[in-house]
Amino acid sequence: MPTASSQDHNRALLAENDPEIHAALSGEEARQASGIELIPSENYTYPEVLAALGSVFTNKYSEGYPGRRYYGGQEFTDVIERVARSRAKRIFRCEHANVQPLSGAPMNAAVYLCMLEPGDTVLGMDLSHGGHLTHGAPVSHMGKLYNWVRYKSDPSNQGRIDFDELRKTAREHKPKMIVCGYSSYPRDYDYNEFKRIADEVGALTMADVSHIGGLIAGGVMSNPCDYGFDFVTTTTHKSMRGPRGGMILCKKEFRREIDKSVFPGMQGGPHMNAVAGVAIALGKALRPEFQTYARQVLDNAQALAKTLTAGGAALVTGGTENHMMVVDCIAGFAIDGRVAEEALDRVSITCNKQVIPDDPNPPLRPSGIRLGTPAATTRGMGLLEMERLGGWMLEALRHHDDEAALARVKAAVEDMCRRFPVPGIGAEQDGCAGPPAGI
Ligand code: DSN
Repeated sequence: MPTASSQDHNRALLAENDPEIHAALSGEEARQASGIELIPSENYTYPEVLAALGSVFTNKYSEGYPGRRYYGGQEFTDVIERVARSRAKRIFRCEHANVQPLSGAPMNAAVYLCMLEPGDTVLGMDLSHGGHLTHGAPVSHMGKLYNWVRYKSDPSNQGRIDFDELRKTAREHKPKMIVCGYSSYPRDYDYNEFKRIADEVGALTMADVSHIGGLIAGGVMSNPCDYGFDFVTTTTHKSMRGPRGGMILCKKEFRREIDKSVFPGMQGGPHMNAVAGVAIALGKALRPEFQTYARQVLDNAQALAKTLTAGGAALVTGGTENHMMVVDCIAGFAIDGRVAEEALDRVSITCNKQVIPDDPNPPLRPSGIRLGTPAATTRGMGLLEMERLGGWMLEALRHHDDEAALARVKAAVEDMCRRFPVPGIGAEQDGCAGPPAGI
């Protein structure tokens, strides 16, 4: 039987038997603890999820679904998968949940591959306007397999979707599916309007809410399942705080096709250690503390956006309605996104360079950076810390080639970070207990 100290023991074994990998792991822990993570798709998962990920569930093959597996020894894997599915259905108010996708790209591909024929037309959001690679970017396999047409955000209306244009495009191209969802779009979506347009042209609807799955679960952003979307996909490791993984939520009429598309269509054995972690994270998302967390993520984003804007930063949509913002660094600081990302890295603030709508610059040297607040909020940072972080970011971006200024900012950032330990590395607890009784 594993003992209370088995994780320490495992770690000691790693240090002894593979010091190179152990040193890299220790280095990553130190990096995460000493600086702050502002990449909007990242988070610090729960210690309980780390325990599940490093558990003996990783040893098990479980092709199939609970009660219908192709290998023996499934009495405990069936428990965790059933629990994960039932918690997902309860949280998102959907009829069916598949919790096996290994991550976001195979999750979305599993929907497309069972619902579309090669060459079918799909309407998705333009990548530079905030859509994701898996929403038809030409460099992706899915981008080549289907005929993608695109909609964009409207810069003259603070980046909101131009639904008149979208309707026109939908009527002209008659897509078989309309995909909404984003990875760098700082606004909420009008799911009602998407659904109305899809119904008008007879298209299926899919919302990829990977970035905001946790914010929907926490009740602070709208839920496309409530608007009759056919498919809702979400990764589990972003605002949800779970392990890396994905979920497909759908109407029951699509249940068999989706399950068959994930396995055996797309994947072999699910990663049951990750499925256990998904169940744990969903259990926590059912608690009232998670709603408080989700609210704070949004409030922190508002505070950070306000501080940056007041200091002269140009936010591409002029503000944010979710957890993230995109800063046009050329407009505000006369530097490109790569220089900005590097300057912030040097003060222990991690963000990512980001294309802005119709960016004239290439993706490895784009015009902007993307910032988000889920991870900082997980560490317990609030409005005051967002204002301080915003101030330090402005200083680092303005003085990106001044070593002394960067050293001063780095010391201040790291000093603040020491007071907000990372769950699983230094925090005793992180304010979120297990699922409510009876769940
Ligand atoms: N890489 C993720 C993001 O940063 O949005 C999505 O795949």
